Formats: sequence, C-alpha cells, structure tokens
Amino acid sequence: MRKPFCQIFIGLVGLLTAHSSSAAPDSTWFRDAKFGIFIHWGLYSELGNEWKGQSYYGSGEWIMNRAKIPATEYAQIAGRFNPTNFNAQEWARFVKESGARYLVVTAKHHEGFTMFGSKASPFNIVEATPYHHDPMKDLAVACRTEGVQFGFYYSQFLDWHEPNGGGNTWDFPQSTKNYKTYYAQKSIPQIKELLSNYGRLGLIWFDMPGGLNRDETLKFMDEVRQLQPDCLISSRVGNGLGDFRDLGDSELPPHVIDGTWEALFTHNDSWGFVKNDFDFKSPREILHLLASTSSRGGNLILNVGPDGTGRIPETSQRFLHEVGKWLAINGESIYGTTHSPIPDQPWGLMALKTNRLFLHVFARPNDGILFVPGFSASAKCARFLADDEPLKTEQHGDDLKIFLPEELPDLRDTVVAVDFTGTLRDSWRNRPQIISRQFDSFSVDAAKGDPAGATTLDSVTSSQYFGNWKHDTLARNMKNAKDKLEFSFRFLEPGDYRVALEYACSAAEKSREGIIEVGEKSLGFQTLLTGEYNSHDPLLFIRQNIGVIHIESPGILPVTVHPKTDGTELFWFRRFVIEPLR
Ligand code: FHN
Repeated sequence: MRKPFCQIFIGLVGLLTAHSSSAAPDSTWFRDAKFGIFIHWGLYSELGNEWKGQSYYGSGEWIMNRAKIPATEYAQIAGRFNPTNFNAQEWARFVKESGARYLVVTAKHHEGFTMFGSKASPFNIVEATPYHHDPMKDLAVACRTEGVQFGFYYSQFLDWHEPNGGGNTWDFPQSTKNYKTYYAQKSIPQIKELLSNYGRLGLIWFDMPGGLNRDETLKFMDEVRQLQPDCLISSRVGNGLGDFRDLGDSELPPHVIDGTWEALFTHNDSWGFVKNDFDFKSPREILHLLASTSSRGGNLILNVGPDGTGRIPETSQRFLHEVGKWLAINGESIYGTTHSPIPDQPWGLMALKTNRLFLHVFARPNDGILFVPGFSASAKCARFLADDEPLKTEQHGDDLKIFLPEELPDLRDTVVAVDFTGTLRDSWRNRPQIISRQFDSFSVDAAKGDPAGATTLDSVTSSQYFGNWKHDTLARNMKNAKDKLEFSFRFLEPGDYRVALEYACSAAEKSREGIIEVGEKSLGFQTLLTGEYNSHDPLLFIRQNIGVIHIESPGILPVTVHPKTDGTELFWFRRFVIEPLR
C-alpha cells in the first residue's frame, strides 16, 4: 500500500536532516565584523592579464579561460612563480590596519593551481614552483597573531587544470568529464587538507558551484562540519545552502536584506592582479560602500590582487590604510551595528546599535541642518563620534533636526551619534522621499517606488570589462497606461524644481510617450534611444530633463511615471533626478 505523502515527506526530511545533522555554526562574529578583505592570488597574478604580448581587460584570474591556454602550457607558469616579496606578517598587518576583521585568501581558484602544500595534487606551490614553500601556513599564523579571522576561498567545482574538473572544454571535451572523480580525487581531499592543516578557520568561501545536487552538497558541507564545526560556509557552496549569503559580484542591495549576508567588491576592476588596471576605488568610495552595506544589515568584503612576487598594489595599501585610520576613530558606527530602521537620506545613511543611531553624513546640507524623517523615538543627545562635540537637536514628532557647524570633521563620512529612548520603527517601505533646496540634486531610485499594474522592479546585470559586473534595479514592463511606478515625495520647501528621468531605451521602445504626475501637475515626454541590452556589455542610460514644476508649499505629493497610452514597453527606468532651481 502506497504510504501517504506525509509519511514519505517525513522520511525524506529524516534523510536530509540525517545528512545535515550538524547544526549551523554561530555567525555572530561574522555579522559583528562587518568588514573583510578578500585576496585573489595565484599563477594568474604572475601574468597580470597579459599572454603572449596581448593585454586583456577585466578579471585577470580568468586569463587561462579567455585565452584558451592549454592546461599543459599554463602549468609551465608555475616554473617561474617565485613570490619573494610575499611577507605573511605584512599581509596580516595590512588587513589589521585596514580595519577589516577577517581575511579570505584564494587557496585554489579556477586555474586549478594549489596555493598550499597538497598531497592531493602535485600542481601546487610547494612542489611545482621554485618557491618550494607553503605561504598559507605563514598567513594563517600571522592572521591569528594579529587577531584577524582567517578563511580560505576554494573553487570547489571549476578546475581548468583537471580533465574531470568543471570548465575546461578547450582541452577536455565535456563528454569525457566525470565530476565525481574530480571531487573524490582533488576537491574534497584538498578541502580536508585546508580544514586540517591550517588551524581554526573562521570561514570557507566556495564559489561557482556545480556537479553536485542538494543532497550531495549537504554531504559536502558535512565533510567541512566534521572537521571544523565552527567554520562558516559561504552560499556559493550551491543549492541554496550555506551559512551566509553572498550577493552577486559588485552588487549593493537597494534596501535592507535580512539574515547574514556579504557584499563583495574589487578594489579596482579585477579580482586577480592586472598590470594595467589602476581604476582603484578611493578611500571615500570604500567608506561609502562599507557604510551602505552596514546600513542594509550586511558585510562588505573588499578584494585586493597582489602581483606574482607577492606584493599588494601600493595604491591598495595606501587607500586601505586610510580606511583603517577612519575606522580607528569611527569604528563604533560600523562594527556590531544592525541595519538602519530609517532609509537613506539625501545627506547619507544610518546604522543602529541598540539605543544609538549612527548618521553617516556624506554631504552637508547647504543650511547645515540634518533632517531625519521617521525618527519615531525620543532623541536625547547628538554629537560627532570623532570628537564628541555636542550638536543641537530639535524634534517635532517624527522629524528630527540636527544642527551642524560650518565645517564637518571628515568630508568623506562624518559620523553623528544620536542617543535615544523608545523605539525606532522600521520605515524603509512607503517612506516619502525627502526633496529640499539644501542640495543641488536628489536621486530617487526606481527601487524606492511601488510598482502598479504589470510594472516590475528587476535587478538587471550588465558588465563593463570582462567579469566587472554592474547591477541596477530597474522598473520594467511598463506597457499600458495603468502600468505605473508610484512614489511619494515630501517637499520640505516651496520653489521651482527640474524633473529629469534616467532610463535605458532600446530601438523597440524609442519615441514612446510617457507621463510624469507630481500631485495635480503632469509632464509629458517621449523616450530617446540609448541602445540594446546585452549582459556582457555596458547598459547605457540617458538622463533626460523633462520639465520644471513649481511647488507652492511644503508637503507630501504623490508622484507617478507611466506610459501615456497602451503599447510597447516604455523604457527601463532607473531613477528620478530632482534639481531645485535657483
Ligand atoms: O569567477 C569568479 C571570479 O573569478 C571571482 O573569484 C569572483 C569573486 O566573487 N567569483 C567568480 C565570479 O562570480
């Protein structure tokens, strides 16, 4: 007699739980850390994205794949890989002094070369290079000495050196591959070596999963748990599993994300070292990324790519040192914080720690008054975190005003700490967008709007150089007049304001008519061509001035954008740009 479904289901859960019997480790340290450093280092660092006189742009760690270099030819690079500039203490101190609390370094990337001593593959740094030494041993010890949590990145499936590994079909036809053999002979044995020979690991960062179903992935995770029960496993272990979630490369979420998660960015445009890539993010940009991920409840891991000799790029050393100096003064506003209950504001964003709200001021309003809407608690006092200078406050209901002096202590990010009693209600959803005359312009992203009709809000991926992904949250599928995106704008001051739209528009959409309604007023427009979409190319946007509106008095107004008539898609809408006219 066939068992009723519930009995079958209970059996299945029994099986799965049987496999993933070991509980998930405590990730409090990870959530409190907020900031980590990622290091991509391998044979590709020796090439610096150049092969046989040709320069490649974008992700340098993919050169073997992009140049379709035969594995036997690529392996010869090991013969000249000799990182004499590698100094584990310097690397650990670099991480420490950057203010980061954990380090993740590539033990093996897709190229298949093993950056540690391994019995599972002779293609490793100890046996196959003139260096004949295991740098990961030194680094694990040095990080522990500096009190920096240590973890490994391991490409568990992609391995272009191995016939049965994932990814290399230019040497090894897909039909000949047996992934299970690769897992059994290299991947799993090496992961066990990493979990057995380098002391306690805080996390293991898997990437580009493949070749395993959910049950096999659970067993795979158990291999890790059995050796190091406290080691956190990244979500790119696959099949929706993992102890913390990694977003897409270079993806910053437009709003709060619950749970334990990490955003990952490169310091320039590549993970691996690239000789001609000097597009480094400034200390200010890194601080804004860090404050943004904290305000949304997550971590930032920032990557640097040392060269083949083991030298971390000078600009990365200098810029991360600057970040560390800022964190030495303002770290309380990042470490151990939780997401802000109040969304981003024209002047910056916030992060919370029990009854203290940290305001990260990226731009001083012209009148020096920080306006904080939705402050549902009772503010007790405000001060600059850097020097405790008290700041005058005024609160009217949920509107809090903080009066800033002429000069801000730090033009990159000045932190104001506000102590309060009571509760700050979460107001990320349906909070009016503040528009005033205290800044030159205001960006209101599509993600802040509410889709109506068939309108959707989608995260759209595009890329500039290879592997340098960009993510935009766009309003799409606006075809009929009822397909709208709805906002509410709170104008703090009357006056004239220019309304502009930023969007992408393909040939199929161009010259469609659209309407913007601001309260009773409406502005008509016709879409202009920007180009076709392809995820491997840049997605280009136009900022089109639509018209001027006059706001009689302060207040909240409904604002919508939608097609004028039914028809083809209007465009892919990115944001409003509102400019007070003077
Ligand atoms: O292919 C890799 C890439 O080389 C790099 O390691 C990044 C880091 O997150 N992960 C993969 C692309 O998403």
